[in-house]
Amino acid sequence: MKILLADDDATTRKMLGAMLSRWGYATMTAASGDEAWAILNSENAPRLAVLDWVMPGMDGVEICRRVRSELSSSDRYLYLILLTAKTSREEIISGLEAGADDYMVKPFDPSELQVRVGIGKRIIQLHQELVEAKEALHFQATRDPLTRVYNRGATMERLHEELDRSAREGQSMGLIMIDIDHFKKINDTHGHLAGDVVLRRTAEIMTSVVRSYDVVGRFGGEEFLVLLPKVDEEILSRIAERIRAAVAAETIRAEGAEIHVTLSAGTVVGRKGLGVDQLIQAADEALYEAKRSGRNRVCA
Ligand code: GH3
Ligand code: MG
Ligand code: MG
Ligand code: MG
Repeated sequence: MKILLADDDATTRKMLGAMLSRWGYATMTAASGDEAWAILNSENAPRLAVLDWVMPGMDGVEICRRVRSELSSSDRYLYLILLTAKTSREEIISGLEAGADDYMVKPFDPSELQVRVGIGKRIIQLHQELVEAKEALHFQATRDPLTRVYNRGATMERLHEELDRSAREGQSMGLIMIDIDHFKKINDTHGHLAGDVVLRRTAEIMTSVVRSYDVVGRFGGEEFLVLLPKVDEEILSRIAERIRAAVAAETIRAEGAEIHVTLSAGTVVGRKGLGVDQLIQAADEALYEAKRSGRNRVCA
């Protein structure tokens, strides 16, 4: 773990730095408040800082205040320890009120600093675990467990968002509705487990063909939706065709069999005044047309 040491006194910086590295921490040092603030704002900034109060420019208490008001984000907690020669009751209270997690007075006892830094480390780790648990929960709530693409609820939510955004920004967005051809036959011939593998692999291929900010979602059984922000008719049909061709070209191995699948796709471009339901209906009609005219094709 990395610790920021901010103190305008070179001797203090040196002594503290030596101690912290002896205790197994990597350190970054700052000789002024402004320098410390710049470090805390940088990418991969330390999560724990030991701050002197009186420094030229921004002081340690001001850093605490600004960290809490400007740098607080729910996925990164900064643990701040004020280490200062100011020892009055009022000063301790105002330092902690400004946003410091802990307060130590100089001259300090090294063993006490060591345990207090350890407390900070523990709290940062607890926060990190919370962030990871929250991310995992969010992933579970928005993904389809079989294919790991977005589930229906999350896909519809994203569709609403993207449609709003495209209307607001005066840009077009594309929607592709995809249905695997004769999928029932794959289940009947090779079994349900093989069908699951086909679904997983098809979703994987779709995801690999589109851009990172496009959204692939499972709409139902063997039906998928792909949302593509900022595309027009021409690009949309080209991408849909690329998905179709990529899936058709693949040999999927499952349950000892080599399986070939094709898919049919319907495309529609979101236009001003078109709602989500109308967009889905239009894509569904285009998909139906693709099925009706022979499958393994894209219709607009
Ligand atoms: P079409 O070309 O007209 O789309 O024919 P199809 O056989 O693909 O269409 P149909 O809707 O008749 O069949 C879809 C099948 O998908 C039926 C259902 O059992 C199967 N299915 C739905 N969800 C899953 C799943 O999670 N796993 C597997 N293995 N099969 C599924
Ligand atoms: Mg000082
Ligand atoms: Mg279907
Ligand atoms: Mg089907």
